[in-house]
Parts: sequence; structure tokens; C-alpha cells
Amino acid sequence: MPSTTFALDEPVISTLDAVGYEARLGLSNNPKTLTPWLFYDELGSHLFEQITELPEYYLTRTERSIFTAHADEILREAALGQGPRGKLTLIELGAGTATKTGILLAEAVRQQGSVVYQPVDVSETALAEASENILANIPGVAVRSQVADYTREALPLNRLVETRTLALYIGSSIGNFTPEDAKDVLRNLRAQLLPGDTLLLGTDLAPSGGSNANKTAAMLLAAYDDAAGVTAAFNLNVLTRLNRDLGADFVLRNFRHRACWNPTQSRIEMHLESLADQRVHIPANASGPAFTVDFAQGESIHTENSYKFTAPAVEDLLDSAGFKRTNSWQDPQHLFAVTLAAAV
Ligand code: AVI
Repeated sequence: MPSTTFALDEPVISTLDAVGYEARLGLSNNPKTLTPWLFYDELGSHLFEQITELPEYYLTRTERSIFTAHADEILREAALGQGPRGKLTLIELGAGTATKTGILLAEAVRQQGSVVYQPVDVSETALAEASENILANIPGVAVRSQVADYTREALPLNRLVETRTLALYIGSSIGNFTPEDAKDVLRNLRAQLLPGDTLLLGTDLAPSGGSNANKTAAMLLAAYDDAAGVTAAFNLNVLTRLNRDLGADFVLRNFRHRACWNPTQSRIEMHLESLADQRVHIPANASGPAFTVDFAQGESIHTENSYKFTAPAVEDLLDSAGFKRTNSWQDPQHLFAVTLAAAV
């Protein structure tokens, strides 16, 4: 089966300019912030892959177990009413290396003989790895990779009107957006789909004290502050990136990783806390003149939110973006949910 990569036209601003712009914007905020996409340079993407295999980071293995247990049902429901529109095509937003997706692709091939898979990601390297793994391991899949930032651009779906689309947005990626931005991302996706197409959304569940009583704030905190220090390295790597890409002079040992559970907003927050009163310099670049950033001891840069959802909150989000929940699956401990919704 063929594998093709379509690159969209060069973005108007280069990645380096975008890094400079984001650093300038976020570090002038009060409180200081940095956008989470800055995590994913080559080392950051590698550290994230390591996070997904940590004993404390239950999200990836739990979602995988839900796919293993229910792929048959998920694919059958997504294809319901398919009629003359032929086979399901699978697209995936933020596919990365698409490790869990193989379970769904193999099931799609089992049910319909072959499947077209369109992973969309900003990382060409991750897409190349995904494509290579899938082509080597799952015969019957045609991979059509697309390099694009699905959060800012219309999706380059090249959709085949005679097929029905199942869009995958898995791995709790939606949790890294504010509720308003999450709605916009899903609305953008909805705008590219036809009624009857479906979305499979993976969300991490909030501790409820009820059905998932063993999901505690402590469990969440451990997932974002692991004993081996991989998440700390992932968080601190953003400063290494600013030093390398912008010539900034962050001293890494003067910052520490901190994760906290914010029950009011139902989110884990990641911060980089300054261990001293200090001044950091960022030289002039295409995004603006040289600037300095002053930190007081104990002050932090807020680098990431990871929202945790109740089942009704997932449904509300889907409704607000033009989808209707048709079914959902959870692991026996109710740690994670996978929800299928139809475009209406
Ligand atoms: C990519 N995203 C879903 C991860 C999460 O759990 O929010 C990113 C991450 N941050 C720290 N650990 C993992």
C-alpha cells in the first residue's frame, strides 16, 4: 500500500520566529506562561514517548486497554449506516507516532479488508515513524500522512466523498486546551466532516470520589511528577529549547518542576518554579528586540494544563462543537474514557 506525505505551504512565520513570539508573549504575562507546544522539540517528543511508558502515567496504557477490549464495537458503530458511502477512512489529529492507533487500524482491516489512514501532525519525523511502523506491521493500510497544525489551519483532509470518515482525537490531547480552545479545535474538525461522520475522543477522567474512588489527586500528581524524573526533564526541557532557539540564558538548576491538582478547574497544572531571585536575558531576534525577564524566588512559569473530564462534561463539549455522543467506553476502574460521537 502506498505512503504519501503532503506538506502544506510553508507557514508565513518560521518555527523559530514562532518560538520567539510565544516566549515574548508568555513571559511578559502576569503570571508568566509558556505554551505547551514548545515542549515538543526532538528531545521533548522523545521524553514524551518515555512518559507514556512510565508506571505512574496510566493514561496511555489505559486507553490502549480500552481499544483492545472494544475495537470491534467501536469500528462497527462508526461504520453504522455507512450504506453506499463505502468503507471507513480513519484520520487522526496530532497522530505523533500513532502507536495505539494500530489496534484500531488492524480491526478496520479485519472488518473491511483495507483502510485509508490519514495521520495529521506538525512533526514530519513522527509521521514518518508512524507510517513506517504501520506499513511494516499492518498489511491493508494505505497511509496518507499530512504535515499540518490542526489547531490553526483548516484540516487538509483530501477527503473522499464516497467514504465515511472516523476522526480520531485520542490520548487526552484535547485536555491540553482551555475549554474555549477545545471547543474551537473540535468545531474546526466538525467543519471538515459530513453529517454521519464520527469522532472518537479520548479523555482522562476527573476523580469523582464515586465510581472511580481509587482515582485520587495523589494518583494524578504521581502521573505528572514521576519518581524517575522524566516529567521534570520534559518540563525543564522547554528552557533548554529557549536557550538553544533564542540564545536565552536560563540556568536550569535555578528552576524546578512542580505539578499541582487544581480541583476548581479540574486540571493538573505544570509549572517551572524559580528557586532564586534572578534575571534572564533573551537577545533580539526576528520576533522583537532584546528583553529581560525578572523572577522572584518562588515565582513560576505556568507551562501546561491537563484537563480531566466528567462524562457529562465530555458530552457538553461535543454538543457545543456540533457532535452528538453515540456511545462511550471506560476501563473497569473508570480512569479514562473513549467516546464516539456523530457529526450532526
Ligand atoms: C500530550 N498530553 C495529553 C499529555 C498530558 O497528559 O496532558 C502531556 C503531558 N504532560 C506531562 N505529562 C504528559
